[in-house]
Amino acid sequence: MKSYSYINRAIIFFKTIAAGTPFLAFILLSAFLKPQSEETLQSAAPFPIGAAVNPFLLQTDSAYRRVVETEFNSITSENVLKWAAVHPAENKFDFSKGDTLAEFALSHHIRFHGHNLCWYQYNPKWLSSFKGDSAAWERLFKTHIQTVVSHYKGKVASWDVVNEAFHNDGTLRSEKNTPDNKPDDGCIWARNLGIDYIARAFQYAHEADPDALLFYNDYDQEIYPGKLRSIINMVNYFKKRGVPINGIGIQMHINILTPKDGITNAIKQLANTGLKIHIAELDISVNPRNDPNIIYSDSLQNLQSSLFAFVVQQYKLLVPKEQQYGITTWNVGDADSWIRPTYKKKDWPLLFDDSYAKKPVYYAFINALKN
Ligand code: 9MR
Repeated sequence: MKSYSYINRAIIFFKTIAAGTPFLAFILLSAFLKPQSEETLQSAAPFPIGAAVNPFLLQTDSAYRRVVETEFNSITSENVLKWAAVHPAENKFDFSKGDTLAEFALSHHIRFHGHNLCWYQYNPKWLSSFKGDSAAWERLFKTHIQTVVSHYKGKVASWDVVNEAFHNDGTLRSEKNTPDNKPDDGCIWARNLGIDYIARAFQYAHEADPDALLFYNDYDQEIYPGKLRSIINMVNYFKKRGVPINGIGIQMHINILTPKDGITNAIKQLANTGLKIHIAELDISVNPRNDPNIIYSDSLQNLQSSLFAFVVQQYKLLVPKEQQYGITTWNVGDADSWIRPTYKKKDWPLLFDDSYAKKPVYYAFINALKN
């Protein structure tokens, strides 16, 4: 019925009455009056479409919730499963907010992607004052990963096991003094566990839930060839050693000036590893130069639309079907994007506006998913 226009259906309805089959006519009349089911991102896409979700907004903002319910068939925990949120004291785990997301995903029959088990950021204060020898650090690390993964066994389909382990120049984050010269840029895990902590994180997660798919996730792989190379080398080395890694997250926090050939190159090379590819945190900033007087003009929206469509086209073209884990946007609407508070700037990086209405870029994105 979906493809019939109202006029076609009306003609069939009247012809049926004329043919004297009132019951059939009644059925057709119901279909005639029923509003046609609207297309959504999840119904249009040949792979899962996700969003990073905040359980507080899910519970308190009905417009936000409606969009998540109708448009997406995968959710990622934005912050609530990071160390500082889920492991607030050495002997205390808090799963309450993660459980809200798990229940939402289960009751809506959608996928729940867990983010993340290990990162250099968003760690609790108590962790920086933790004292212990290398065995104590290892125990802490393993206990965290296995407690969290076991709690969500059968509820979380996949995990970002390690997040952002490399600097942009391709060296591993470890020491406090870093090539980016940011004092907080080193990685507590590499310092205390040695550089092979990444492989062990995957092993620990796999032991706790052998069915969960395990991802390495990082940003700016489309911008920095050295970083991309290091990630690919690590993944290939892990595959050779039998480390249980299933996928790579390309975060894809890009902007309207991001060169397209970098996007193509990253997707192509990462897909060549044979692992599942998740565009895991997509958003497109329209204000990369931080202009305080910027207006979200039609021409900016057109640039943004064509880049959203380009990302989808490249993903469909370059990632073999069985490796397409899906595309996830980082947040739902412009109002809840991390970009505004982080950079204190005006921006409109997502598919839905501040009131969670569809923007013109939404239509560019959905058309690219379909075609
Ligand atoms: O969106 C997240 C924001 O609310 C947090 O304050 C921030 C903490 O550093 O993390 C943001 O999410 C990041 C994600 O976990 C990893 N990739 C980059 C994302 C944007 O910073």
